[in-house]
Amino acid sequence: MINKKINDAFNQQINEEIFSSYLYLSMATYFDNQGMTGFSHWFRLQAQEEMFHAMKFYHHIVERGGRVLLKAIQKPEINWESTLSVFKASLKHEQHISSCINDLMDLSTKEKDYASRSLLQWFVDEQVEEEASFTEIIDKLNLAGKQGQMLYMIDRELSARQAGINPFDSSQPEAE
Ligand code: OFO
Repeated sequence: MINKKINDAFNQQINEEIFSSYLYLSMATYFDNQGMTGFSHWFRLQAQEEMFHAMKFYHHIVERGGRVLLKAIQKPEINWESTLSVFKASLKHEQHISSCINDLMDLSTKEKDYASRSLLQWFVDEQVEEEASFTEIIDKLNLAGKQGQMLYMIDRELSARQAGINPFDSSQPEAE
């Protein structure tokens, strides 16, 4: 059985993950509006992945006899100065999420909730990947500068990102 402190903290994290999804979907619309379909595709898949993260916490709470309580989702930003500023904002957001996951790990350790620690270890590892992938794209964008040809090439590269699993279908095997 999950204890109330962890249950409440995980409900808050579900809100953080759904907000992440909403934020990345907003970024997708920013790129759609500029005809940058590769960037938009990449952010739509990122939004889907964040919903998958929310559902990992959801299933964990339900499986351990807790109660999922959904909260209001904050309105995301809708405009950015440039492609680079979108990715810088994303990296900053991921650093915030990493800090949330670390706090949850501290709480689970304090509460001796080893099942939650196991779930959170997956997120600790995931956050290393998330921050690395945004940093890698920022490095490429810094190299590209204002060269349209290079931006076009990055857009094409991002259009090749493969879709993950449906986050709402719990019958599917858990994917990374
Ligand atoms: Fe982007 O990792 Fe979840 O929020």
